[in-house]
Amino acid sequence: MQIGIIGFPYSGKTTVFQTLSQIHNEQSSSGRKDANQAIVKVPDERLDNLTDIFNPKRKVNATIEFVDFAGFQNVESRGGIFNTQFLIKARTMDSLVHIVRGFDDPSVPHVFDSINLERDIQHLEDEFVLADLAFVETRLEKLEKDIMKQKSKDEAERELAEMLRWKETLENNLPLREIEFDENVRKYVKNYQPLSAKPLVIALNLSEEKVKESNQIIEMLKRKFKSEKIEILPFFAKIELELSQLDEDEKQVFMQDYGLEGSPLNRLIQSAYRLLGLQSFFTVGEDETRSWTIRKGMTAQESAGVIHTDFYNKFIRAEVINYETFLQEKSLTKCKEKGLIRLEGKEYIVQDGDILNIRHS
Ligand SMILES: Nc1nc2c(ncn2[C@@H]2O[C@H](COP(=O)(O)OP(=O)(O)O)[C@@H](O)[C@H]2O)c(=O)[nH]1
Ligand SMILES: [Mg+2]
Repeated sequence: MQIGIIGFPYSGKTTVFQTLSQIHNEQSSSGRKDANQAIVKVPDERLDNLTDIFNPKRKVNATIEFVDFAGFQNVESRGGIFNTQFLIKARTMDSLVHIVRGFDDPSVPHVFDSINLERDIQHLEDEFVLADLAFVETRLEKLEKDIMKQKSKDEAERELAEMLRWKETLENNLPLREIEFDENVRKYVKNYQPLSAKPLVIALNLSEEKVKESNQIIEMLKRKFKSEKIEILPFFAKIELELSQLDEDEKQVFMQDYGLEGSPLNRLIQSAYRLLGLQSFFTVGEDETRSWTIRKGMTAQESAGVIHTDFYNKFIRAEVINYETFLQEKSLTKCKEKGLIRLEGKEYIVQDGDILNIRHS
């Protein structure tokens, strides 16, 4: 699961990225893949509670990978902010986080010489729409040629119909994430990865003085960029970086001083997670408590396969209890006595927060 951190130069991408890699990898040297990639733990209070209850040797959080898009400023004469390599690389990401410059600081240059959140968000949307439109037009030319030459004509005609639908959407300045894709056409999204179809987290990198106003700012922008596949969050890169260098107690005091509730950084990770249609299940025991990432709708057998391919191949049944139900007793033995643990077959659709024990041959 890869999430790209994108945005204009000097918006705070690297600051956000550094914070992400720092606080989540302090104990693991392998967390950092290279300068631009960081494996980040998905925070989950439920896993923390399970760990307190089971007191295992280790706790292992599910992870996602963040990629800092550095050095993609456009030096071509194409007019956009982002160059072709940027667009190609962004296409390979599962989701994108757009860091928007919302802090005033005369010592930090700005591409537009002023702070304007709405303009910057719209600018990126427009570039994505234009890039997708350019792609669709090239594709349409190719398909029309194929149809003329009677080359795999039926499939070419089916795709042509879909590309024309994309074109119309994009020409109306709508990102592709706003249209529905049924089963027959989902493969085109999967193969071509249009940028404007990707779920987007918009993180407003605000100055620390804006903490109190941030809700109001967000509401205004949410009305303007209304979408099921966009989440808009406040973010305070500079505060976050400072926070990441403090211990837990100091952190609480510091956050209170700023009027921050919960960590914006954790919210950013959780939003990205949610937008991607991801959820967690848990495995528990004396050795470790662990959260695992799956897509919504995955079966018990598929989920077992996330743990180990052997568990997939040799799957017999899963013992299942949801976290919320488990909390009634806080002990697997007691849950078992009360008949709260179910036996499910391979077709069972795993729910967010399920605790699974896979029985395999
Ligand atoms: N005042 C202030 N400066 C910031 C903030 N976030 C980042 N910066 C500074 O802005 C500059 C550009 O940030 P950077 O993360 O390198 O931006 P990038 O080009 O998007 O990677 C750096 O000097 C940062 O220290 C912020 O919230 N407030
Ligand atoms: Mg940078």
